[in-house]
Amino acid sequence: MGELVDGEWHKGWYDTSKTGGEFRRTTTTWRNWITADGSAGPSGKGGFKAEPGRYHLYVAYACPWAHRTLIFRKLKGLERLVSVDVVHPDMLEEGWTLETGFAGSTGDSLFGKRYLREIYTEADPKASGKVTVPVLWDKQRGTIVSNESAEIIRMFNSAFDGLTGNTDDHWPEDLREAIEPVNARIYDTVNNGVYKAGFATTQAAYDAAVEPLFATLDWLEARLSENRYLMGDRVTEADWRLFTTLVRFDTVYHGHFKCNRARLVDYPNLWAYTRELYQWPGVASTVHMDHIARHYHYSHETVNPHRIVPAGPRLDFSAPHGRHHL
Ligand SMILES: N[C@@H](CCC(=O)N[C@@H](CS)C(=O)NCC(=O)O)C(=O)O
Repeated sequence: MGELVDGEWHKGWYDTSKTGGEFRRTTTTWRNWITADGSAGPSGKGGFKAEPGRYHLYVAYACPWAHRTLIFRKLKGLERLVSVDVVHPDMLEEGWTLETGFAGSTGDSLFGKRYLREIYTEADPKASGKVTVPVLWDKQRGTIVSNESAEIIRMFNSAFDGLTGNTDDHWPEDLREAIEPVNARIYDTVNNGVYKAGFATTQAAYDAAVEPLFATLDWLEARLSENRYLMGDRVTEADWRLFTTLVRFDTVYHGHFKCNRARLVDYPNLWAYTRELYQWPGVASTVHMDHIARHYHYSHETVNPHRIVPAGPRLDFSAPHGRHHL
């Protein structure tokens, strides 16, 4: 754990002393967009045209934000167009590493670097800020396109359609306005809510995260008792963004992050919905529970000082989901 300051690595855990024990997620800095014709996207600069073989993802299988991008790579048939490297699950004082030695960790196939931060300094020798996954890398220009998962999934949703012929749309025009507030609530109270609970260093900060987290899960349970997917009968990015937190919930957030008012499996609709999304063609292969369990329990020394990785729970994501009737 640490961050880059003018290209130099500074070690240190999150400082919650100035925020009353609250964990505040910093905003991301690389915000360009791949587009079909290379024109600029909603943020950043242009010049990142969708081309086969040009782009590369650095991901952690453990990370729910990186997981979104892997899911979209699958759903949109981008495996042959966008290559991937997977970091080691242990994120210690050097930050994410590209070391091998854990099944599934690939090393760095582009540069042979040892640390993910060297990918950031390869793009900008004076880079400052957190070194996070996912990173979308442009092999042609030798720079980072984006390290913002919410935007990477929108690029993947459409930028390569002309090359792949896959026009499945997870961010349909007619639902965009309705998706936004759903995403916002889920991001704040669930995706990031579990982190706010888990990294809180005061009771007040923990309470302030746990209450809205479970209020939102109750709201989602009711919504999913009447709708097959969050936005009705079509699966959208809102579902995939929620899925990556739900699939980790009982293994890491319930125990390690103390989000333990209830388990995912205690919510019949949310649990069946999670199983349906898990069973979606291609998706199960993006879920690596060994990386998930190892990363959280082993890396967060302040939360789990002895780094013991618990044995369970046993979860059967392949059990029939029975949601066809909705
Ligand atoms: N806004 C980013 C957040 C990504 C993020 O926070 N990733 C975590 C892993 S789950 C990370 O790399 N953390 C490293 C750090 O905070 O130093 C996104 O959604 O892409």
